[in-house]
Amino acid sequence: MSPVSRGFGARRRETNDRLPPGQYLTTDFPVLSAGPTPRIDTSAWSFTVRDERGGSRAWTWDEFRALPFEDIHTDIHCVTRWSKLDTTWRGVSVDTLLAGVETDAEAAMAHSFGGYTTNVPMLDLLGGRAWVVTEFNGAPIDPEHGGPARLLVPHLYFWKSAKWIRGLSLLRRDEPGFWEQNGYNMHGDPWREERYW
Ligand SMILES: Nc1nc2c(c(=O)[nH]1)N[C@H]1C(S)=C(S)[C@@H](COP(=O)(O)O)O[C@H]1N2
Ligand SMILES: [Mo]
Repeated sequence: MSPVSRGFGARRRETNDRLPPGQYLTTDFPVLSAGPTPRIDTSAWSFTVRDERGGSRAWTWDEFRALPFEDIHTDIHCVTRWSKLDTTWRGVSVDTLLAGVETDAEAAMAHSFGGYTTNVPMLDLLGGRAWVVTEFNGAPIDPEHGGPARLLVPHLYFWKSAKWIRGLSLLRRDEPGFWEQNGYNMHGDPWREERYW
């Protein structure tokens, strides 16, 4: 076998290894929204973390922009079976947003402008696995894709990545969000096909 075809085979295998069961690859970026796209001016934007005892902290857009930003290069997987490889984002880790918050929470509810909610276990939000992102592929995130800011939890199905996020509420006990009340899984790991209840 020539080095060229060996290289091609290696790339193919690598791509297949990155595709969770039951998913297909797409190169475009589908828009999936349960309602109309809210238009949020950054002057009216704020982000609030509420702990399970009712304490809270909030950032304006300018305060948020001053937090440490990270570049994220990752694959994303939608429960409707499309996966998109090698997306790049820029945002603030949830670890940074929760630094110094004393909590025994089991999960958090992400709240969006427009009313969408989704619950994510704390273990999936911390440890460098979740971000509040404001840029996609080097530009501000389009409103259709959740701009000015969305949650990004790329190791879970993409419905957990709440668009137009406005805050996280820490929950002593996990509770279902919008899609979870409608039959979607409380966790949503694509590698275990945790699609529905
Ligand atoms: N606020 C909000 N966030 C949301 C949704 C939504 O309807 N509203 N849909 C979810 C679903 S089901 C998916 S697959 C992704 C789609 O993100 P995209 O439109 O950027 O592809 O957003 C998730 N976040
Ligand atoms: Mo989805």
